[in-house]
Amino acid sequence: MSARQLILILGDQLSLDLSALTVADQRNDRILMCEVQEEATYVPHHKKKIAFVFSAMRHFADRLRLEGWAVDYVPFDDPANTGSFSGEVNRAIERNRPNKIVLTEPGEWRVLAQVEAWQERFGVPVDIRADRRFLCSRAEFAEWAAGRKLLRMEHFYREMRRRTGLLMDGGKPVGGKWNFDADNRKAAARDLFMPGPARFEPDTLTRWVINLVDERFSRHFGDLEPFWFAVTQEQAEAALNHFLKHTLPSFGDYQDAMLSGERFLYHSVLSVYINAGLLDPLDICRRVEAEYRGGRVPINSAEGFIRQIIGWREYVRGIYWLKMPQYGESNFLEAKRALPPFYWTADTDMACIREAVSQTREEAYAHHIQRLMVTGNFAMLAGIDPREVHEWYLAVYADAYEWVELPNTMGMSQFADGGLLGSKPYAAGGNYINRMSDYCDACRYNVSQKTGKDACPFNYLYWDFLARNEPKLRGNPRLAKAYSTWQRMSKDRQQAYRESAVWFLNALDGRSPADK
Ligand code: FAD
Ligand code: DLZ
Ligand code: SF4
Repeated sequence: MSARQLILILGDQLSLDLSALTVADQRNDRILMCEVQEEATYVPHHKKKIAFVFSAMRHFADRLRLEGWAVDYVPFDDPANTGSFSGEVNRAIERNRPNKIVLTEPGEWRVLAQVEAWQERFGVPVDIRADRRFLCSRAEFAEWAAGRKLLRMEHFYREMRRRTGLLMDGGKPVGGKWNFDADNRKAAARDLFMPGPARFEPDTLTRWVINLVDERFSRHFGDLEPFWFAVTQEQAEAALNHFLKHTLPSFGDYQDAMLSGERFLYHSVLSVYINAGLLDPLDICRRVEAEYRGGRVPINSAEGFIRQIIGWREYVRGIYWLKMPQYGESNFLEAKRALPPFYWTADTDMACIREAVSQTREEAYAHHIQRLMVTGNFAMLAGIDPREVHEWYLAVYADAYEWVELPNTMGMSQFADGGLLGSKPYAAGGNYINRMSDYCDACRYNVSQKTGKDACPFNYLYWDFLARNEPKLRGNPRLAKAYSTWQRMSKDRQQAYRESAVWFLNALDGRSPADK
């Protein structure tokens, strides 16, 4: 049979209403999906992430077949698999002789660059369609950004609220305020009941994929078991319902909290499904709003959650496409240190990092404050090369695709873009971590000690970071208070901070025995 159009669906495009599918014809066209080495290894993805993507892709292919589509599925272990999108599209062209290749725009600049070369390379027209699963198109974001001096998320978010009508009463925000973040800073306590995310037993197909990943990616970071992610739309829907009913009411209050042993607190753990296409972001927001309107969840939870999706999620994607490819090379603070081995091994005396990395190894998940204020904060204070930090985040989290991970890492977390995305670096000493968590109770370092070998490294690294980067950061009005405290300190005190930092960072570089 000669297919007319070849519809390529990528591993994070598992949505039945994908724009590439809406122009396809079941009678003639053929869908191509392929598991390729290049995508699984361009950074060493967590084993659980690869298993999730492959299993969700295979389940989606089955669903498409059930809906009547002809699907050409290339499994990872097909002996003829060339290992790249370009190689597989080339082979599929030979098999199917299409008159056109259609796909929804890829989420990563790297992949788009490949796709844009196909028309000339293969002599077949390539139709790249906008990804309508996002609420703000790339062109709309560029229009919003044009002529603005500051691209602040909060301004973008208000525009998105007006545009979607979410949590609006007429032209006004419900509850009289756009943002209820001030109510979202409670520290969690052990006696709270935290329901955790919905868990799903792997079926035969998922088990098969787990074995494949175990065999072929044995050297990659991360545990495969326990594997409990949803891998179909129906399961992701069940995970969403579980969140709406059990977790959303307290989402707001404890959004910034951390607690040892509690990996999920009141977070939704839905990003992995939203980013792969198993859940629709606007639909989720409407249902969250309905929970609020129905009196079942407070405004700070509903608004906080909706802001993350129509605000942050859309905003970082807009920034990514506006600023790539240069954005990926950002290094405003000229940080050059290599990523310490404990980001892979969790072998460190810093209890907060040990906890974040070991749960990342097991779950391919850490919540926002762990990513931002523990591993991210440490990397920035220690002057780790942002490119290495970026590759680590992209590899270790099941929800990580470059369009969302890169701006969060380079921009929000490492300040590598010099303040395009955030108005100041998210730098904090041990006090912040101690206030928002119980990690310090089990730490060999002393959070109240400021300098010396037993002091919490975040304490002296914080001051050393400010001192080191003074020429670049001093003019930032949001750091004025911190710099004025630094200036008022005695020279001896300043020197003590800097000496502790030098001692610690030398050890980190393997130049003296201290931390691993
Ligand atoms: P919840 O806390 O339940 O939040 C609800 C939803 O809001 C999330 O599912 C997500 O879709 C969205 N969201 C929340 N914050 C953000 C944000 N800052 N940017 C975009 N969407 C957001 N998120 C990813 O989806 N993929 C990544 O690769 C990723 N990398 C990150 C790297 C760093 C250094 C930092 C600081 C943040 C990163 N984030 C990333 C954002 C955020 O940490 C995750 O979206 C969140 O932890 C996912 O868990 P959750 O679903 O339980 O989120
Ligand atoms: C993340 C990922 C992995 C691990 N493997 C595949 C794959 O084998 N085939 C595929 O189509 N997609 C995969 N993905 C998701 C892609 O990396 C993602 O679609 C691109 O990076 C664009 O966002
Ligand atoms: Fe982390 Fe410092 Fe607390 Fe230890 S004392 S857990 S290093 S913040």
